[in-house]
Amino acid sequence: MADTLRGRIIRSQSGFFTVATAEGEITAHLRGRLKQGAKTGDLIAVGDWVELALNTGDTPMIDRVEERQSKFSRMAPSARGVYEQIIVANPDQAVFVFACADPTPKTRMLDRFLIIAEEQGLPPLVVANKTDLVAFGEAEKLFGHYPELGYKLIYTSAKAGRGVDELRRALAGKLSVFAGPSGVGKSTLLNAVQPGLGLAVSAVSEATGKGKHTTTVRELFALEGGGYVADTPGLKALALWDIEPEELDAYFPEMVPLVPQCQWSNCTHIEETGCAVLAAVEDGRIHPARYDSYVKLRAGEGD
Ligand SMILES: Nc1nc2c(ncn2[C@@H]2O[C@H](COP(=O)(O)OP(=O)(O)O)[C@@H](O)[C@H]2O)c(=O)[nH]1
Ligand SMILES: [Mg+2]
Ligand SMILES: [Zn+2]
Repeated sequence: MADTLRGRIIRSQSGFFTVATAEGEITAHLRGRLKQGAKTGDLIAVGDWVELALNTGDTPMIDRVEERQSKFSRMAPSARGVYEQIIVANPDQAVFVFACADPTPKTRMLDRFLIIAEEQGLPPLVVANKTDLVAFGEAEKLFGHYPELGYKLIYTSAKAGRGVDELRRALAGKLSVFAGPSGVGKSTLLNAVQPGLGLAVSAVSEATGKGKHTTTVRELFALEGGGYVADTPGLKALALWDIEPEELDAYFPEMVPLVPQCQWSNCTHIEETGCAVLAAVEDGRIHPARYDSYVKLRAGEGD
């Protein structure tokens, strides 16, 4: 074995990190001198690529953390001021799972998730599950407008096996973070993608959900064809960070081209005359549910 080995953090637990390497999984510590630089944000997180020094005694040491290509993070208050908490490092996409029925879909929560993904620069994938419970026209009424807005959408039924192959292909080779209300079928869907996967993911979510730090990802689960999935149980509770009410329209792709056409440059698109957004809502170019999300989110109502 060489003296150093590159790998990816797939688990974090009480100061120990599990690193997936070409030689298998290795448990390691973070070298002390690295910790000293970490004043403004998490130095290391699940998903990070690292260099391990072997032959250092009992426990291999993480010597270097590679620069992140992407991150899912939030600014958290700390004793030293604000601190960037890394929820997961180097994610490739966010997968938002909702049900067509049972539970009734909260598309406002989906719209909030899409704004978070946009703000984080993370490509979203919308999964509309339980299509077996509704007529297809009903599913389309709920979710059919998302692809027009530029969001990828997969209709699935974990129960009937519908869309599972397409979902598996969409996950292959990527680190996907999952979020969605409970009961929509996330675990069942992941089990359909790969036997046992949903069970493993939900076991960890339930354990971390009870703890205080519910937001950061603790573990990545490997897909047989390459790639990983992670659950983000805390995402439901997170507010829209760093987005002022006046900037919210920039996160609604259907509003972006209209905003410059509003009569007033500080238009809130709620009640102004000469508002191009309101005109588009009236003649059906903007979906009423999306506009309703805009109004409620602007007023600070989460979901
Ligand atoms: N009819 C139907 N039921 C489903 C489907 N997927 C999951 N379920 C059921 O929905 C319930 C919640 O599923 P679960 O996977 O635990 O949801 P999670 O909380 O999102 O992980 C369970 O009773 C599942 O059997 C589906 O596609 N169709
Ligand atoms: Mg579950
Ligand atoms: Zn306007």
